[in-house]
Amino acid sequence: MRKTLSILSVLVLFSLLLAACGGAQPAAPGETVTVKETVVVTVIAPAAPAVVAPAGYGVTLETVKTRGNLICGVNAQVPGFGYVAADGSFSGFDVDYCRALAAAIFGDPSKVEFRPVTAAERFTALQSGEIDILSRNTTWSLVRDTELGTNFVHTTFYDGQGMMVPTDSGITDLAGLEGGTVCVQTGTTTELNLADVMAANGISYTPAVFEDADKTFAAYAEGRCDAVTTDKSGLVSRRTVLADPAAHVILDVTMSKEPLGPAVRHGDDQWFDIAQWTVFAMFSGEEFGITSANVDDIKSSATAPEVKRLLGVEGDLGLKLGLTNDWAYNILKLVGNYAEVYNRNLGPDTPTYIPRGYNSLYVDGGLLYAPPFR
Ligand SMILES: N[C@@H](CCC(=O)N[C@@H](CS)C(=O)NCC(=O)O)C(=O)O
Repeated sequence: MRKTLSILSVLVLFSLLLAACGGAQPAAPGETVTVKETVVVTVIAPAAPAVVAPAGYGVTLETVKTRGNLICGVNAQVPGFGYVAADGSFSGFDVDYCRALAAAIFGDPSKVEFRPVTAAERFTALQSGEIDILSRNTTWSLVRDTELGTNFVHTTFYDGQGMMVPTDSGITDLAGLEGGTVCVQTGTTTELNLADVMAANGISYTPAVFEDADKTFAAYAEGRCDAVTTDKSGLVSRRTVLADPAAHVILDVTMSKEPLGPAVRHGDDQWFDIAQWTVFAMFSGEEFGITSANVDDIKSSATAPEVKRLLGVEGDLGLKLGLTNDWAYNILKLVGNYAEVYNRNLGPDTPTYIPRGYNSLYVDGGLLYAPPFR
């Protein structure tokens, strides 16, 4: 059927071209035209672009709304990104993204259950429906985007893999690890990159592999490894919980690209769009200078059309996502823009301070760039 239609389209185009070249009037919708005396086609009026919702479209939002909360797969062992305190409260940059998504859906950032998942568990948890979204220092890669059934929304934190050693080891580069042992966590890109980079540099080493961050860093702290490797953000984070952080140094090497961001499972484009535009609302809030403190003032006085659309003063962008028009207002009011979330968890006043670097807005020389709100 689709093939027939495309043949028809070609023929229609051909007839229009003939008509145009010959100076004749183009055929009108419904009119029958003869092309080269042999092929007769009926010109079909151009249809309005239809969005055909595939199976699965909308299922996640419906499930989340019916349940009354969002289940977000997070880290529980990486302070600044995803961490659970002794009182059971969760905090971190990735955790706040879950709150932003809950604010977009429910107008209430507390309507989220945080489900800790280890590196090895996370994709199965997403696939099986145990979690609605994964927001856990997860690197976007081709295999995860395809075979593992995952769709990554826009990167929220650009990172790279690093290596940490005891300061008194005197090691300053990867070559200094020749013949040594490196602690690494299983189920991560870290484990794979380590093998690649060491092989590429001809450095022989022994990996000591553990199933979560606590075990990996405990082994390192006990001196069972000469070094520990993970995302640089993870190293900054985990160094803060070592007995003497100043006794450890992160080498000045970047072993990989680690674009970290939220991920959803394949098959529900509406949910992907909601997750994606939640990120963009946070970027745009920062770009337009809208914070949790001034969003009400800006909402009542905004004149810039894009700001009005973002905050739902004009247009119906929220409805197009299946949400209400104040979805982005709720994110910015109740959780904050990207800079607020970043600074709360990773800013200069936190123990896990990481300079913005690539994670700055494009207008500040970074990589964060949201498409237009229109
Ligand atoms: N970004 C890498 C590594 C992420 C990762 O899992 N890092 C470890 C080391 S910091 C971690 O978060 N572990 C915590 C846990 O498994 O509970 C990936 O996506 O594979």
